Amino acid sequence: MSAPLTADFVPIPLPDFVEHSPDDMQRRAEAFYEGLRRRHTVREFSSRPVPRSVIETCLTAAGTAPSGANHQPWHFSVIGNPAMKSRIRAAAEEEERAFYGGRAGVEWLAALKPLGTDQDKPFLDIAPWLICVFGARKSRSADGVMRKNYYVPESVSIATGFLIAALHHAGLATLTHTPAPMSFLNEICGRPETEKPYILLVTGYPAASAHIPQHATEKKPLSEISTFFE
Ligand code: IYR
Repeated sequence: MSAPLTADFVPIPLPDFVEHSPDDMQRRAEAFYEGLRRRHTVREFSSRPVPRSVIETCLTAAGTAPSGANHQPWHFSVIGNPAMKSRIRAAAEEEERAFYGGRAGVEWLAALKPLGTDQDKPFLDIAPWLICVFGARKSRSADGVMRKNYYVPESVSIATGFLIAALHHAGLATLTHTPAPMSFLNEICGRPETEKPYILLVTGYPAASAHIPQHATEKKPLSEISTFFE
């Protein structure tokens, strides 16, 4: 007998919502913002080891993200193996040489100038963990049935946001790295062609001498990024 394609709706009481007073809510919102505003994309990493269990817990937090039909269409390949990191670096730098050598076009290269990035990616060897985030257009349900996934980019991006926030909260620096194209990650990580690599999240301690571009600290004000209708 083949497994059913649909499951029944079984409502359960909301199990763990915690209510806060409006004052507490404001304080908590501000504390969260104060924490998150200290996250900066870092491109200079220390090789200091980071316990695997911290990464595992942050990934478990990312896995609680909402997703289309709750299909959880993500997979995180976590690379600490030095030989695999070197392969990723070599493949990424090959793409980046073409990108910075002209494939990007003048407008894109001009937009990147204030970030100071180039084709050299030593952090791919140095950082203790490279987290490759894959999104699956199809994947198996718990009972093994292959099925289509929905809102994959949105779902994967939300989970990645959770992951970045979790890693930062734990005390780790991250770089959202997107060598393009990065299909070489499927081969290196052994992922099927139904999955697409979205982001390579370089994770570790920042180097003691790490710098960030001043440009990256310029965030749009609330008035520019929001419109309220009351
Ligand atoms: N992938 C390249 C280029 C790059 C593109 C964007 I858009 C950035 O915000 C940063 C870099 C690189 O990693 O250098």
